[in-house]
Amino acid sequence: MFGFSDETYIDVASGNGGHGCVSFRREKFVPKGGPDGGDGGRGGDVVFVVRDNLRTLGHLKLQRSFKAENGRPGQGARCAGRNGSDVEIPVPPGTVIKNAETGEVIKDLTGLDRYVFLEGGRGGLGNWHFRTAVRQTPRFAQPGAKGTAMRVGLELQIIADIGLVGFPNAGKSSLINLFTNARSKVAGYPFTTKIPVLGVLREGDQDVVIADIPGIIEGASEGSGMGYKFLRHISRTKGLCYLVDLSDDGYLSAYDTLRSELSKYSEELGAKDHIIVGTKIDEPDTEERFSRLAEKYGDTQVLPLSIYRDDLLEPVKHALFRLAGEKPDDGFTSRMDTDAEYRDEV
Ligand SMILES: Nc1nc2c(ncn2[C@@H]2O[C@H](COP(=O)(O)OP(=O)(O)OP(=O)(O)O)[C@@H](O)[C@H]2O)c(=O)[nH]1
Ligand SMILES: [Mg+2]
Repeated sequence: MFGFSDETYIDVASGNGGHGCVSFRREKFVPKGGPDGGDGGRGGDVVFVVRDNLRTLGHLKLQRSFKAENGRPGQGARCAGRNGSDVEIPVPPGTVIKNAETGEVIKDLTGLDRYVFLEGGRGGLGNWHFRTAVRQTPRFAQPGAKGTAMRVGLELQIIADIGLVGFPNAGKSSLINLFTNARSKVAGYPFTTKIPVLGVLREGDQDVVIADIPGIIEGASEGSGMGYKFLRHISRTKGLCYLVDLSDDGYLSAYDTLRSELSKYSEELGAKDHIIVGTKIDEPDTEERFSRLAEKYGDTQVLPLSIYRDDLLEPVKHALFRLAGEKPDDGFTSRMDTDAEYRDEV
């Protein structure tokens, strides 16, 4: 099962610059050739590369040390030394670079593909640069600059694609267990879920990360129930799935209450794309209630669900995929492309 945050540290170092070369031309019949020492190469950079296919920092717990190559020293005949290669550190989307000691954020990589974190040391100049009218034979060159080494903390703030929102007992954990690899505790009393749980809904080579959070009740934005501190975990999602328990007498006002609590927390959260799922449609009288709910929110996609009805699973699953794919500008373009293909197929 996934946690909401994943942390580790790594040691990184950019390459040293290569030293400049001290050399003098040696040619037949030219007793004192001029200086011809080449420049040292630049040290390689430390570069973070954000990869959409990574979901955790697990690979960095196996390899903790990343050092870029040093620049090569310059050579005679004004030959410059080769630049050192960069070292690339693959990280998943949502990774934040932190100061390993203080925990202070150095860089949030959200929205970036590549980030040059530490530049390599510059190469030293060879002695031919130092020739002047009065100094014909400079017997020195510039040393290469040292690279930078440091330990950095990395934190992955996993970005769920879809957040589940509902009153306690609405069936949020049952839904995430049904559709994903997550095993969120389910029980017939309120506030069963006390910490957020993530699960991955997978279809072919695509996946959608779903977040199950503790139930929200009226007044959550003022601290009632479990309060609203968990809402920050769904604030970066692409869409929300509101769950309305059709066996509960308050089913017709549940969505309005939930949405108003979310809007009080943040207008942006309240305005997110969403669908409504009416749960427990196997219970008595719920078919009729579902029709009323769907009619009341005619502009929104409203779907029925029961953990005992396999025939209702596919439409909800497809709606979740669609919801996860319809927002541009969030750095998940490759996944959105495949989602478009997926939609054509269904
Ligand atoms: N009849 C029926 N019961 C369901 C269905 N889905 C969930 N339940 C039951 O409803 C109760 C609450 O389900 P959960 O999935 O734990 O609800 P939740 O929204 O995660 O609740 P909290 O974590 O407390 O906020 C459990 O007893 C489930 O077995 C359904 O489709 N039909
Ligand atoms: Mg739960």
